[in-house]
Amino acid sequence: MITFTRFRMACAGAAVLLMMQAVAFAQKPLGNFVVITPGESPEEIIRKAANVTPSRLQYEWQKLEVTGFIHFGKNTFTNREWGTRDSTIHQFNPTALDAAQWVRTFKDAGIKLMILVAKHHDGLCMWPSKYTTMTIAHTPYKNGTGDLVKEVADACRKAGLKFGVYLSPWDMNEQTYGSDAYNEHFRNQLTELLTNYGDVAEVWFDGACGEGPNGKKQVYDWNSYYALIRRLQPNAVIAVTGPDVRWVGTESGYGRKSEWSVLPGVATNADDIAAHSQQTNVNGAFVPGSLMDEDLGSRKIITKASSLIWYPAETDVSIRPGWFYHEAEDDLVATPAKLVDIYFNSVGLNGVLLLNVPPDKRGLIHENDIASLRGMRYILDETFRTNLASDAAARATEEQKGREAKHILDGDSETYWTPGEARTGGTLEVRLKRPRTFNTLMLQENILVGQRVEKFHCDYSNGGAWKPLVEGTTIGYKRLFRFPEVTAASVRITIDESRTNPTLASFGIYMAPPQASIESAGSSFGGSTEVRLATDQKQAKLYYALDGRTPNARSTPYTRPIRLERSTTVAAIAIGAGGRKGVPVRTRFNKARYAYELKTEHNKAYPGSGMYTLVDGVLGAKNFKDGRWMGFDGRDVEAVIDLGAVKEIHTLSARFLQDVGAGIFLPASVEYALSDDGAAFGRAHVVTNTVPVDEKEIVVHPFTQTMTNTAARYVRVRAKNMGACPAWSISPGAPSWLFADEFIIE
Ligand code: FUL
Repeated sequence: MITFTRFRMACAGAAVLLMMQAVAFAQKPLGNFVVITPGESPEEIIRKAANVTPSRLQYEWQKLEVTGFIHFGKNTFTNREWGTRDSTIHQFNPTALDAAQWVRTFKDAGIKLMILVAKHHDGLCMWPSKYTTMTIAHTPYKNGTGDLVKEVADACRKAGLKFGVYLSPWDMNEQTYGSDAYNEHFRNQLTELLTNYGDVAEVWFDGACGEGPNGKKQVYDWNSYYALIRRLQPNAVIAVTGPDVRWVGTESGYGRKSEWSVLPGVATNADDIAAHSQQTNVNGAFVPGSLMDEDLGSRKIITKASSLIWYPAETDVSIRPGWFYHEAEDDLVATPAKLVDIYFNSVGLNGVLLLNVPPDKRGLIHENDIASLRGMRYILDETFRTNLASDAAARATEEQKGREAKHILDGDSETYWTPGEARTGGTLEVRLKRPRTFNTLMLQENILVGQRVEKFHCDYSNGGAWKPLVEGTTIGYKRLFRFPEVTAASVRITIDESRTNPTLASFGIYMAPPQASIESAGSSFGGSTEVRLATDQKQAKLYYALDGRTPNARSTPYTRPIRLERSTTVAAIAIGAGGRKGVPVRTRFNKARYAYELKTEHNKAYPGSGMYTLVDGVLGAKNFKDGRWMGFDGRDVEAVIDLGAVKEIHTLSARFLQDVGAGIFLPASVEYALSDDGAAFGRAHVVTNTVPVDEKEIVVHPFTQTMTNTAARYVRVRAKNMGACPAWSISPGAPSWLFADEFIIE
């Protein structure tokens, strides 16, 4: 164990050495772009990378941590994710739109910036643009006098929220799209948005385009768009087909465990940079290769670079499965616990979270979304309210004058500890005033001097031996960890590898409120089912309610598994030491409408809500990942339903999904056969597929057979897989999937 005395001795000894090194290795921030000259050694490149720093705009943006998206438009009313090439915009008619409610919801959730989709791919402008008739002024909304961009910008300003715009470069409706004239059209639209609505903090250019190989091809004049933005809104960051902010590479809300903000650049010439006083691009790309790659910035990657840029990650995700509101997804809103998990894996992995919350057809954020956001904010506030190390003492093996270990505890993320110049490691010990119990840890580098740490680990001790706590590679702006609670008197942070002398700006340990979880074999069941409750904290107690009410400390205490015989909503809460409450959780359990036997094995990744998914009365929406669809890869599906007694049957129906982009196709046919004894099946009816195999829209298709004068006890359903994926599909020749939900007999 290293004692404080030995620490001090080490510090004193190192001081002289440090002063000497400071002279030899004086480093200075290089700005957010630097060219590598041919012949530079890997060591020189790595040291350059360590000194690439964010621009002022990038830094201010990073500190926002949580930003929000509003997807609201034509798709909200047509129940789609991507619009169609038509000009029918008369459906757009929110009846109770209240931008102040959106802003309030965001503010309460701790979201600092609201990016409004001003124009999505369908081309409908949410402001009365002079340059097209595809605008809100030609919809019934406010009898054509509406201007949503104004309403939102004003509401944001009033509430002190930053405002941003998403303007889709791809426009499936604009006549000029595909010609140079579109560049002017696009600049005109940008000019309207950037001059008429006050300050804009972020401009979001989507890279998506669904024109396909035979569609229109637009050569975007990106540089002219960027120059225009810099001129009209010099304080706006440009994301994600833009120079300031990069797409993290997924839409899951989860960033990389090693998330570098310094990446190889495309530009090779410093004059390019001068052109926009920022980074430049080749066809809207700022880094070579794919942003979806696992490794974007390790030594292996950057030592081959011809330039380096500061290009931080923005992690975009929707609170619902879709980006736009769909009523069928009201019960699929991410739970508070899921949102907190996303926060830890976006903000806590050196990213900025961009959380989409799509208003509904009324023009209001739905109650379920508000409840989830409130729960998320409650958990985050409760977790981070008290840094249990704020009154601790910090010592380092070595430190520079003015950059002492104590700065990691001063609550200021711009003061920091660093060892001697160009020293690539170091150890800090944080001694707590008294032993503390915690389950969350936070580290921050001071990115104003660059991102440097490549490997670190933390240990803890409660007087005895050091035990490992967490370890990682990058830290960057912020790194967060959660783990089962530990009690410690000291925490030791060791920087194992760094590109040059590492910095540590903040250290925090926290105790999150307890969280309850509901565990079962699936949310649909046959005769009866068993539900278990669990919590992540040893000391916490669990309470539950089965009557739809929100449980509290006076509800039934949980002592053993709960048995359900009928459809029931189980609600639970965990209450920790000192009455500290978790966020209540609830799950609806649905009893199957019929007994049935599934003869085909489903794919483990798509179990729906468990074995009884196909007969639980809950229907899958147009999203194969909604947790309701059961997926079967490369095979036919067979099931036998038992109605319990011979009954009259009027309709037989089996719903299947087609999503050609995911290799999911409708069955070629569905055959129904009837039986009274479950052994001899006859009276077969075959319903063939009538939806074209090349229908690119997502379709839910019921294979329905109506009957007259028919009675039976057993119904056998056989769905025939249509075979391999067609040559034109994304996975030609691969086995196609069947997605089923559900079988209905009436
Ligand atoms: C994607 C778009 O195609 C989606 O509709 C959504 O706008 C998302 C944020 O970006 O590329």
